[in-house]
Amino acid sequence: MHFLNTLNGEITSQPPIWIMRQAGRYLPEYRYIRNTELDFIEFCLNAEKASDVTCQPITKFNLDAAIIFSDILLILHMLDFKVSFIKNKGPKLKKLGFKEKITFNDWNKFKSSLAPVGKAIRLSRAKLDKNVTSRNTPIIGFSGSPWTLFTYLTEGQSSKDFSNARKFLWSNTQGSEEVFEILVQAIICFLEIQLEAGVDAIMLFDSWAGSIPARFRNKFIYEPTRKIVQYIRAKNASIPIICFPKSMGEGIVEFADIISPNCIAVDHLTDMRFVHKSISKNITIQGNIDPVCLIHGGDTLKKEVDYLLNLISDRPYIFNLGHGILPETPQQNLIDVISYIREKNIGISIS
Ligand code: 1CP
Repeated sequence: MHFLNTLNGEITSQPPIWIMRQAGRYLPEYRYIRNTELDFIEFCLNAEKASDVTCQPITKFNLDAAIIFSDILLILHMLDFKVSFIKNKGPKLKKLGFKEKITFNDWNKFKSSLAPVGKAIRLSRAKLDKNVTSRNTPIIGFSGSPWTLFTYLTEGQSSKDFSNARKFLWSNTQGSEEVFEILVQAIICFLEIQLEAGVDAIMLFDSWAGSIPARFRNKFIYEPTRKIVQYIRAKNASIPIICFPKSMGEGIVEFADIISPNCIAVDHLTDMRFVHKSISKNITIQGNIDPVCLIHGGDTLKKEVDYLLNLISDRPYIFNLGHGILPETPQQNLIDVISYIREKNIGISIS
């Protein structure tokens, strides 16, 4: 409950710890179960397997929060933009052309197709509660934010410059608004499934927020995100919300003012001194450690942890990285950093 207290604004002597992409390819246990299923979407929709990998990093590292194993692209798959994952290449999906509209409108079908995510959350709760040390570990539910989902929809894959997504906004602003309305509805639906299944907090990943032209931030980042947050709060007043508007630079301040999330996750490209000075102390901060620094480990990592924790000792903070843990990260570095934060000494080796 340490994690939820910090999300709700309490300052504790040691920060709660969880790691973005904590269930993932750096774990051999994850790779083992992942290899039992060819298709990644099928894997996400297998409630038994998804709940197993959700619990793996909790039982292994005793982290302070679990995040349900799923993916932000499930929403697009269920909106009939078939998503597949090509090995070593990433996602591929049917692309929305510049003048095209989303025609999908069967929300009952959408909800029932995502029911396995709710089931995976209930199973994860039961599995975590079986074990004394993981009992009561909060579960984070999540979704991609509208802009980040829009980039995959209009690019049909991952992108470096997001030129199709930006071209769509400039050439068809009215059509973009219509697409965003559907994405907002789909995101709310996806989050409702997770809330009904009992998640304790919500995180909105806007991984590509730094790539939208600043002139469009208001229309396509702040406004749709605010709609989602307001809707969720109106229905579940006590649910804490974490937002991750990655790499927005100075825009993170306006984002925090307008959206007022319980917590803002900060990437590793943003200067924490700026965030600390500019964002209201009522908002909990999460993250900021460079994932590559976790790969490096050792004294360098410890110094980074000391620097960060000293800098923000007078406000609620949740330890995490500035983006997802990388597949090549040695598990021992994660074990070491957790025990360094909790005990200020280095942990016991794993076999
Ligand atoms: O086969 C595999 O194991 C593929 C790797 C993988 C994993 C482990 C993908 C494919 N998705 C996931 C799980 C996942 N994705 C989680 C699970 C819970 C956890 O964090 O442990 C979460 C929260 C996500 C969210 C997600 N998916 C984001 C937002 C967070 C971020 O990292 O920026 C994004 C952008 C995606 C899209 C995605 N999923 C997977 C890939 C390869 C991609 C594309 C990434 C890109 O475009 O660079």
